[in-house]
Amino acid sequence: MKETSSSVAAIRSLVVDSVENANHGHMGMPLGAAPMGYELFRNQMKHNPKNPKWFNRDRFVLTSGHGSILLYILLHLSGYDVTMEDLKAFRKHDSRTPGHPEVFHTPGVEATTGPLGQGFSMTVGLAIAEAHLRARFNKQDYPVVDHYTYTICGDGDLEEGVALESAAIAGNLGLGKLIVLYDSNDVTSDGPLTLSSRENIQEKFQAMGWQTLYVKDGNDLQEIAQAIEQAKQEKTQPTLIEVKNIIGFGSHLQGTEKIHSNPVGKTEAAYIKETIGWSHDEFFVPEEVVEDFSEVLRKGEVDEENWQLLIERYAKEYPALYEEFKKMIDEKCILSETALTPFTEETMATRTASGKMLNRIYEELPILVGGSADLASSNKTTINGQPFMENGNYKGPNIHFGVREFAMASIENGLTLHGGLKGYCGTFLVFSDYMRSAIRHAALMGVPVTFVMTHDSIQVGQDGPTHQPIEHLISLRAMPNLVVYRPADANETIIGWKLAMESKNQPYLLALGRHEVPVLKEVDKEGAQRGGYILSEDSPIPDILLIATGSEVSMAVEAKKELSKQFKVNVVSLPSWELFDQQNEEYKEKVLPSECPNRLSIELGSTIGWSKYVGNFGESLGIDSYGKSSPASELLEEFQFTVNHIVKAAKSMYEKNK
Ligand SMILES: Cc1ncc(C[n+]2csc(CCOP(=O)(O)OP(=O)(O)O)c2C)c(N)n1
Repeated sequence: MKETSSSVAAIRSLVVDSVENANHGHMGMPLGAAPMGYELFRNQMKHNPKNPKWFNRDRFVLTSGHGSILLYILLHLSGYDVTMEDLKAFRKHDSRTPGHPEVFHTPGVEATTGPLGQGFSMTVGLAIAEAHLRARFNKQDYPVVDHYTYTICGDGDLEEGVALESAAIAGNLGLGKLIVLYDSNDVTSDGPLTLSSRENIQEKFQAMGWQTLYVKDGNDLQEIAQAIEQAKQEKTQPTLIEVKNIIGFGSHLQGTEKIHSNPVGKTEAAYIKETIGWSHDEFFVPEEVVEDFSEVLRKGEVDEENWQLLIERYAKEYPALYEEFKKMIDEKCILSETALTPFTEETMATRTASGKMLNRIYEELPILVGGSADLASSNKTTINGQPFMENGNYKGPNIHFGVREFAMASIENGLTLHGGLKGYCGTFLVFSDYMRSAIRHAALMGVPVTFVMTHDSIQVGQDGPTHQPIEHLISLRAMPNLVVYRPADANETIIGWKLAMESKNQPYLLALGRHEVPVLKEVDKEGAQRGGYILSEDSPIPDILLIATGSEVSMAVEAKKELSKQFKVNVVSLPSWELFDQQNEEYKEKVLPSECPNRLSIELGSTIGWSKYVGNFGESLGIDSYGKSSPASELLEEFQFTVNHIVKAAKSMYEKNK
């Protein structure tokens, strides 16, 4: 069996060399999918390897992240700053070619992938971003935003719910510039695909509003090229191209799960090279392949130059639009004092304050695009006076995600990765579990999406324990690089949004209440930005410290009124553990003086973790069981979460420690 293209053979040979050299990794998928990867990078994509950040480049995400070596090789051969040494360091300590692709780590990698399915969803997010920016900025003869979004995904990805949720959204929106190459090799990790799936993927996608195409021989570059060209012609539907590939092409083990991962050893490696007609040394790229790929660089530079010229003309023709476009690309999200004006109402639910902030922000920085998983009016996630995005009209910044929390979050990750936009999305805090992996992915990548999680405690009331978050706050606080912000009132909510908007590399999760809480006169803007501060102070070293978050802060303030008759009491508002923990020791000591052992934490959620603030002698009021369906006031009574009980608990703690 001879290779039809020496460039494809070079890719396959490098796959074998890299995985053997790493003594680890997946060569099955890359060996099978090499031709379509080649066709995309060499002939189809508009990209400039010398500037991987060029705004109008086509986006490519390798959803099958385990096939990372294929992406690294394509980047290397195309001329990105991924060297042969990097390929030799595949999967090694601190290399630029880690086990799975990592965004902001390897030039040309658009998204971190590995958790199957999420790459697909982020690709949908990237395509939505393109469609939205295109609708807002393009003018006749000025296609300033105009690119395709591609992904390669596998059988496993299309078994994942998140990919299918996202596919439904993409189909409903008719994202014509989204092209998915489906590496249909009928094998997953455990064996033949038929062990777990027998459905007709094409019909499934057609039912969701996609165009589907079929490439019967994944080694036929012409057939692949024709399918991609045809996909590009379709403007009103996303396209899924099912490409029939053979996993581990060229190996004795081809077509089986045995070649899905792991090196194959010297003898088998030699056999694969023989099958693909490759007789060069390891890690060798012959001149004809270098020559072949040099066209990518040449074309990429010309494409970008032409775009720059287009932008210059656009700036002259549409100066106001150009200024707005530039501002969005720069992503400078500094809010004016007007947007940060404190609320003066007596009471306001923090979810309401959040909705108002979202709208204030959009007026100044129309960079936000997002929505809710079918709870927009509860989550207050709609940008008023602006349309919802719809099939064929992508101008609206509001998105109906349907009841698809995981896809929603993952799509917002992709949308934010695109650049020029900042994603946000909302649902009830209890359903953050549905989107947890995408929140983690945002935190892992360092993508500043804002997660608007309302109905943040058992105060949800009659909807019952299915809707009442308990362990959610602490489990989210356990996630590195995520900032959980649970504001006490409307004015701390302003700060939460401000910080979320300014964030460059951390997602924010705002935990917000459904019910009215007092707008506290004592809120200290600077303290709220530090994640914790003394909201009400009797003494630098009080007898009792009440430490609370969210709606419980105003309960603590009420309790203090009673306790202050007898004790010196400080109330600390601690909206964000993560931000507070970053403060210097002096500040932390001032807020939580170690000389005061009588510390009571008050939070309507799991008490786990609070010991780090209350110390050995302090106590925690919380809920470590599930709630129940009941009016909120009766629930609070049952769980002893009333001002009276806080007073009692504080006094008994004080007595115990005397
Ligand atoms: C969410 C998730 N579950 C499990 C895995 C582990 N895993 C990596 S690849 C793979 C099989 C994927 O099958 P397929 O998409 O057909 O890839 P191929 O076998 O063609 O390489 C599995 C289960 C993962 N990476 N992500």
